[in-house]
Amino acid sequence: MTNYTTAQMLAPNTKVDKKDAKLVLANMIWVAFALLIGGTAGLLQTLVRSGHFELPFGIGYYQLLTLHGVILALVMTFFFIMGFQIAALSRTSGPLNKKERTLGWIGFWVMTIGTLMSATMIALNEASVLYTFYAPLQAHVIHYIGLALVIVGTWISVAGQMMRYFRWRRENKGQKTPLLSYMTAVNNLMWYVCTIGVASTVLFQFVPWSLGLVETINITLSRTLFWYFGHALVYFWLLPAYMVWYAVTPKILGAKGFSDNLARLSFVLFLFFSIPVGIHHQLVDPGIDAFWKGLQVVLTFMVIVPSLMTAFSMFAVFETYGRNKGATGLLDWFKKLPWTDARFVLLFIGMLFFIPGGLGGIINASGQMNQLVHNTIWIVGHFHITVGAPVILTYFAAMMFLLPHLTGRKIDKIANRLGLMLAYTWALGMGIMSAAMHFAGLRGAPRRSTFSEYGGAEVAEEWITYQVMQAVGGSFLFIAIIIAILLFLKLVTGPKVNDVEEFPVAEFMDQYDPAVKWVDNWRLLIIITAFLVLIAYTVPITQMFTENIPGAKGFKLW
Ligand code: HAS
Ligand code: CU
Repeated sequence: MTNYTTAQMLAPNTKVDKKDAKLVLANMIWVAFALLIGGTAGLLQTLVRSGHFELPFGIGYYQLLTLHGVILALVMTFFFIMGFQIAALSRTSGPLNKKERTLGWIGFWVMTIGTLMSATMIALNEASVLYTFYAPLQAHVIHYIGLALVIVGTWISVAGQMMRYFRWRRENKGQKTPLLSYMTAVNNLMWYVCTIGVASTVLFQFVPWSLGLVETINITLSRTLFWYFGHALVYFWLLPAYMVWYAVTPKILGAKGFSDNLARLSFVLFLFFSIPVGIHHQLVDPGIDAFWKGLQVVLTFMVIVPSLMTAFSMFAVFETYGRNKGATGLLDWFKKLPWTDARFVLLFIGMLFFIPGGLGGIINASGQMNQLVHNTIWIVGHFHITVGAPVILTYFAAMMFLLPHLTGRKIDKIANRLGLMLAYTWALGMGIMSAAMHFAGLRGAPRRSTFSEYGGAEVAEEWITYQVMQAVGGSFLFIAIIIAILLFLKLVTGPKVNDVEEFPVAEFMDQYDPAVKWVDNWRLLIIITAFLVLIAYTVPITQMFTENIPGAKGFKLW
């Protein structure tokens, strides 16, 4: 019991503060809006690639693809993460103070302005460079500045969140920090360290180059700085979903979490190993020595460990729960899970997707095998069953309790039914679409490319059936998005109630065990993170400056 203050034990914080709720809701409005726009773009892309549809009004395929990637992978996720983390802090550490909340609002508006700037440039067809904005494709400078502002906005919002976290620690010296608040802080520290990469390449390379101040750009360097950020980005998306898996799921079941200490350790491992692995996106790129590629492949295999720990914890929770309900056989517990609770079904289907999703990641990371799949649509299949299913389905599950919790309502029968429909329709659409992408990719179908018959080449004919399947999957996904929007509307309208929907936060089997001190030693965490980054990146990046890499002029190929 020593780790909890009496005040906490007597009056645990159970709700998101009202003023914080407004800030969270503002972020969530962007999530719904971005989902609708980005999802529509996605549907149209799959239709184009089926070969049976042409885009109207002179819209370009790559223009649409850029919109899709930017608005879903960056805008939607960032707004969700900011909103969710603020809610998690307010729920578990207590309300943000005025200064912390103001930072949240400033961050929100800076992100909004940045998004509008980039979206305008994409709409004007001045920025069809896809969400990874690889040089030498060159967009209008306003596009890069807009993207940079989106990142700066997250920094500001995150500053407010970190202040809340450290205020709790000051006010509760020596106590174990609330788990969700701790996880938020770890994710945010990772974010600060990794965004240095993308901020530097945008500021020092893309902006001067697109303004015409310098004529050429060092592509190898720009991609390396991008992926230094880009791989950690995928965990920045994933960790809020893991927060829900660890801390919320057991409570939805009415069970206890497996281990609070193990959950903290897995987050620390993500902090250490998410960043020094970006080169696994450049395994076939020239200009980086095989040794450093190999080292980062090894580090990539390290970052798989905390996901395996998460899988283990979740199995432990589910099995314990099922056995307490009377399950006996090896897998009998599976039947005892709450299959009628949409919050559970959404995130559980997400977990199921992450099994092939994670396996695919391991294939991608395996040096030689990467040569088979790199730049094929297999990769697109991979990220749709990682960020596009486990992550987003868990976000949906979180929206299901957050939206009514924040607006004083409760999930009713209709909302629950809509949630179940969303889960199954999404699973069907994403299942068909991404399976087709994986199979086509293995047969060599390229990614980042519009419909083409490749002059009637035999190999390309094989791809067409899969592309039609992608359009079928894409259509189900679009239906799912309509259901999601209806669900959100249902959750925030309906009558207000007194017993407001809870924001479930579980207790753990080792809740009252003494805290493991070093995982909350921030100086140590920063030193180890920086050390690993320096080992993995110092030599390859230095070589990019010292070796004579020819610069590239900008191209506008659309
Ligand atoms: Fe990845 C490319 C390697 C995870 C996203 N990845 C991408 C891109 C994106 C992305 C967006 O090494 C493309 C970027 C671009 O545009 O070019 N990825 C990995 C590895 C992992 C991994 C090793 N990726 C993710 C996650 C993402 C994501 C997570 C988003 C959220 N990825 C790569 C590589 C590339 C790549 C290469 C570059 C490829 C190339 O050539 O371009 C690992 O983190 C995966 C570990 C995960 C597991 C799964 C654990 C399972 C769990 C669920 C348990 C289920 C339960 C329920 C409990 C080992 C936790 C079960 C119940 C029952 C009853 C069964
Ligand atoms: Cu990666």
